[in-house]
Amino acid sequence: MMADRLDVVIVGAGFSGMYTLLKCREQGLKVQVIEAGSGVGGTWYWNRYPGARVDIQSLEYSFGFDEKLEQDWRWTERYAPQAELLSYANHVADRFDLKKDICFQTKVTAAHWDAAVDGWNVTLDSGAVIPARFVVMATGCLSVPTDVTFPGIEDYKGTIHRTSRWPHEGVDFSGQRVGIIGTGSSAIQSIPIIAQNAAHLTVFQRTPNYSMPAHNGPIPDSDFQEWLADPRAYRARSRATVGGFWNEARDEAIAIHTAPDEIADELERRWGWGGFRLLSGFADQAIDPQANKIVADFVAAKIREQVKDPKVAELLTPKDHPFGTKRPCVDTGYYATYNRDNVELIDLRANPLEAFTATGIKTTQRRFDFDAVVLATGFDAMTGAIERVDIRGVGGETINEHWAAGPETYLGLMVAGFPNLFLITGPGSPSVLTNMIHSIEQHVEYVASIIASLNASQAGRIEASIEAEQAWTDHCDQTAAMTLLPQSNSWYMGANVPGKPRRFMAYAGGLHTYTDICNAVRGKGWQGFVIARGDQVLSESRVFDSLPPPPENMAPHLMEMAMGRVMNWMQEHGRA
Ligand code: FAD
Ligand code: N01
Repeated sequence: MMADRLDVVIVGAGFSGMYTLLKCREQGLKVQVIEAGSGVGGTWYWNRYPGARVDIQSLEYSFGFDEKLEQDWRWTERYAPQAELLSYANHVADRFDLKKDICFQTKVTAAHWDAAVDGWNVTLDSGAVIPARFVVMATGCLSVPTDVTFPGIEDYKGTIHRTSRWPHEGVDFSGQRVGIIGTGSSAIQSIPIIAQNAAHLTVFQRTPNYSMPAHNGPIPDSDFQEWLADPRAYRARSRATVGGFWNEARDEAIAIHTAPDEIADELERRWGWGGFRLLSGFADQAIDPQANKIVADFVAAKIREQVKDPKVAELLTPKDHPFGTKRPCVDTGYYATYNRDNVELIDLRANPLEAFTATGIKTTQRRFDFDAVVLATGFDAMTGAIERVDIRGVGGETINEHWAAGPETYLGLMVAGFPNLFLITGPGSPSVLTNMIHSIEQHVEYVASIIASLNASQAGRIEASIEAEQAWTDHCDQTAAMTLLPQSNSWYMGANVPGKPRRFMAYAGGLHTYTDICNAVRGKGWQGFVIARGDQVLSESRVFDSLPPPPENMAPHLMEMAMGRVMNWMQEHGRA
């Protein structure tokens, strides 16, 4: 069944999809959103596990595009809980009357390029096909759980819950023996709450993570007053940072040149403030392993302070990756939870999980009986939701074929050979290294400006050139190589999905730099893009050279270290 032709099909009704819908409507475009869930909110619709909340302060993790919206909404806590975030998503949808253009409980299964009409045929799981000029994949970076499974899991008679697919009615664990697999952010947020609810909780840990306290509570008065005085300036300050949130980065402070008591004071101050401020105390901690170890040792000492049993503290201390190279967690009472009598930590490295049984889990050394097991085992990040749609571009090439060696994009927004297909926070975008709302706003506004510009010139399509895609992908790889980021087996690297190619998938140059690059690309008449209508090429600028200038303030020894790594990368990849 073929529907009427639309201007835009948007896949996903999280914050990305909702804002894209609004921006498309502003241009009078015929647009439809397709959403697998039965409501808006994306991440905050699906992840309803106990303790789920943001790790970026809500004053910053919220839309800034509409001052009235901003003024009318009041967050109750520094780090809003999932239910409040979902209410916020619904508030935005209702305020702008978005739901009437969203088709819920429907999946996009395929999108095939039709060169004859410069457009896409989008197939839904109902079998319907929607022709549309543009497709926007607002499908989320962390929306598809990994396919992880365990031998014998089908024989288990208890209940199994995934944190990312939590029942809407909630789960009452009272009186139950519960096991949880995983110690990433989802587990670290839910473990303290499940431990309070369940009779007994067993945590199966394969790799310990660094976690910092949220110190959640009312929004600090100083922040709130600053926000009230000038919300625009408050936002602008966040957007002009690497991460899209204010974290007091000290770009010139060098840990290895700082006296130990000064380092301790600075880290203590940041730990006391809570959240991600520990990531930016010193300019060298993300580049120099020696500096990184200083911060890692500080966190290790904090773990020992909080966990009474030294053996458990030791097990909870990360040893296999530099601090900050996996997304650190932000918790409320995580480490102290291990002081409870009803909580046990099992080290899966020493005691590997063999199988599920009818009554629980069997490791190489023990059998455990559980009424319920929680899988907090993570996501097929960045590419998972895109690759699960059968996307075929020019000549029938699939996106999975195009990304066989790892995802390659131009600016994280478009893929060569896939005209008029936009990714929001796709691989190659700063996305998951930032306050996602600010990345989303930047991407959506940029994509809207591309569409407006095409329409103004009556162009039929825009496509990233293969040269620009290669140059951007190299720039992303090299930017990551300057840092310690590629040195861990993180989901940023695709390392959590067996067989997934290893590539650092986000742009590590910072949201501020990325925004400048995008603006330069537009200023040069859409550099790196080919714009056409039918057989006629209207403008063609295949080369991308809007690279950022070298960092101005970087200490010489750090620059040398970073450039040495880039040279190694270039040699390994035949770019020298
Ligand atoms: P999503 O919210 O993931 O929405 C994508 C939507 O697309 C989903 O609703 C999904 O159902 C739909 N979809 C996907 N594929 C299809 C398909 N084929 N057909 C139809 N529909 C489809 N970021 C931060 O910056 N700060 C935080 O504190 C933070 N906390 C997080 C906590 C959790 C538990 C998780 C999982 C992520 C968190 N993130 C955080 C990242 C978060 O994903 C983003 O902040 C943001 O919500 C992403 O919005 P989105 O609209 O791009 O994607
Ligand atoms: O997933 P994860 P997540 N056997 O991949 C373990 C965002 N987020 O859902 O490290 C045993 O981090 C795995 O072990 P290992 C945030 O960006 C934010 O927790 O692979 N264990 C790991 O411990 C975050 O980074 C918040 O050895 C297995 C865990 O499962 C991202 O989402 C809250 C296993 C998965 O951790 C993902 O977080 C939640 C196996 N077979 C999420 N397979 C905030 O705080 C996997 N594991 C805002």
